[in-house]
Amino acid sequence: MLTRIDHIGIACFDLDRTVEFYRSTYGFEVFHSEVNEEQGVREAMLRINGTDDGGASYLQLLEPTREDSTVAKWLAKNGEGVHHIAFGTADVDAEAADIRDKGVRVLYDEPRTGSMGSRITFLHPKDCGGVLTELVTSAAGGHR
Ligand code: V0V
Ligand code: CO
Repeated sequence: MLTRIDHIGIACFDLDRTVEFYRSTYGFEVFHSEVNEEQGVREAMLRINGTDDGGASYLQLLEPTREDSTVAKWLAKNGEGVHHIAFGTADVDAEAADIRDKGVRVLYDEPRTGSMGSRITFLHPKDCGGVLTELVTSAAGGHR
């Protein structure tokens, strides 16, 4: 079961400037930040609200760390904006398998490491009405 909007991923050229926009305009503060070398991103998570499943919803601000990262490629083509949405689940492996059985391409054979020690996978945007869609299971028992 998918039980929350875990985050909305927003691609930007300058993470510090974008963090400052969200802070000064809306009052959202950085909850967590990290570099994910495998994904080629530097990211800031802004916690927006808790969710019914005991987790939370975030904005994920993403700046590419290298020219060949997926986010760099996307920014070069589209400019800044909403890059992906992510649904939270207690069991990303089971959800990915179920969704794959429905004919949607799941991009990874095994979930990879995401923000805050989560396990993540992605669904191909061309099979999801043009929306790059991520599935997330949080670290430590399913919630963060
Ligand atoms: C590409 N396309 C998109 C898209 N990226 N459509 C909607 N939203 C996006 N974000 C479209 C693109 O316009 C093309 O359509 C087509 O897909 C093929 O794109 P491409 O530019 O040729 O790029 P590819 O095929 O090399 O790569 C696309 C995929 C790639 C989706 C396969 O971006 C990928 O593997 N993404 C998953 C990983 C990721 O995005 N990581 C960064 C976030 P036309 O022009 O042919 O019609 S990391 C993260 O979220 C973390 C760490 C976390 O949450 O914890
Ligand atoms: Co994400």
